[in-house]
Amino acid sequence: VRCAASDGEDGNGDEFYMRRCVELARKAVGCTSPNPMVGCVIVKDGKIVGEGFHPKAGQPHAEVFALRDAGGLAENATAYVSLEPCNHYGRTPPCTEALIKAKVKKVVVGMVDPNPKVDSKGVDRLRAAGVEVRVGIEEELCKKLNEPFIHCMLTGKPFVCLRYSISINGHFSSGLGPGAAEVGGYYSKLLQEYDAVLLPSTSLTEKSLFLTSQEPGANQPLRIVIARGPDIAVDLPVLTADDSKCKVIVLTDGAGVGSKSSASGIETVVLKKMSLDVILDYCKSRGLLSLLIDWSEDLSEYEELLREGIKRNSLQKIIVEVLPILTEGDEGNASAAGVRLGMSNRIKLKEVKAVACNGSVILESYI
Ligand code: AOF
Ligand code: ZN
Repeated sequence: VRCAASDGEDGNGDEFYMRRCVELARKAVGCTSPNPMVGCVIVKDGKIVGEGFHPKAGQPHAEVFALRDAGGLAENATAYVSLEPCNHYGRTPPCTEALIKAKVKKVVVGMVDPNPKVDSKGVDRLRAAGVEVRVGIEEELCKKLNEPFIHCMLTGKPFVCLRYSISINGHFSSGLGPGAAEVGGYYSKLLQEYDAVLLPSTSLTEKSLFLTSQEPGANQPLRIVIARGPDIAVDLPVLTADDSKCKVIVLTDGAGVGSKSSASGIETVVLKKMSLDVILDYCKSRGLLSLLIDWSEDLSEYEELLREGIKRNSLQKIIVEVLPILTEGDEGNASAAGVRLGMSNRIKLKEVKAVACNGSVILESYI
């Protein structure tokens, strides 16, 4: 027995096992794109007899690993899955058939799969085969788990989060500095959640440290450097110096791409235009579901991307870190209030959450 429902009651037990599915799914955080994170447990007589999660696109789904783990004990058992079992042939065969073949009696599903290829067809198939199905257990938790996947399935665009740090009097904090060191653990966790992080080509060495997730075995997001002109070649080696595990790609609109940038061994992609939608199309073409825009004053010449993001509903989340520092408003400390977002009305943010971290306050919100 690996673990059992703490209360032993049927109704609450379902929630307990679903939370375990989510916990298992998160073992592959940052590693499954373009697929979702999914966890599965097989329960028989109040005991977990099999567990599994989806490790990576192209590899078997969570249900397959859990069924393998349970072996013959899956017969007449209940399978809990954080996402509806698929009923289609993708890179792997349908999980519905695997569950039916293993003769599970009941399937408890966290949420319906928004993938139009699935979209309740998995549930229908199981019911048609005489399997009892319960849908929508710990649904909010299951949805939070796969925010980027769901967003991408529904809109066709990757999930975008804008983050930046400001001093208490509203200046962007350049190069992150000591304030960010104190909240390093927060960014370390945040980074591993994202498939890519967008940066200016002028990122500083000290800053690179905070762009590498320090979590053991963590996914390191692809570093997308945006650049116009010859400055690319100058700073890029600095960006890669700290951690060779991080892949770097330069996206440029072509203006002034020098031969030096290709000599640095870093892939350069020339976009037809420097726009957020074009960057997101590029991300999608690489199977990336999420992008973290690491905003700083170094990106001030790209403010247009933010205006486009607001106008085209391409920004989903904003994370602002307010540092306990006072800064002087000279040229080196641009004011966050100076950024023109091009809105006709103010936007009220949703689901706002404040996290206190070593004297800094981190505000997480949705647009
Ligand atoms: C599940 N269990 O663990 C996952 C599912 O190309 P494939 O075969 O990997 O299929 C990918 C799609 O399957 C993906 O878009 C999503 O709809 C679903 N993912 N389904 O039953 C899993 N990862
Ligand atoms: Zn599947």
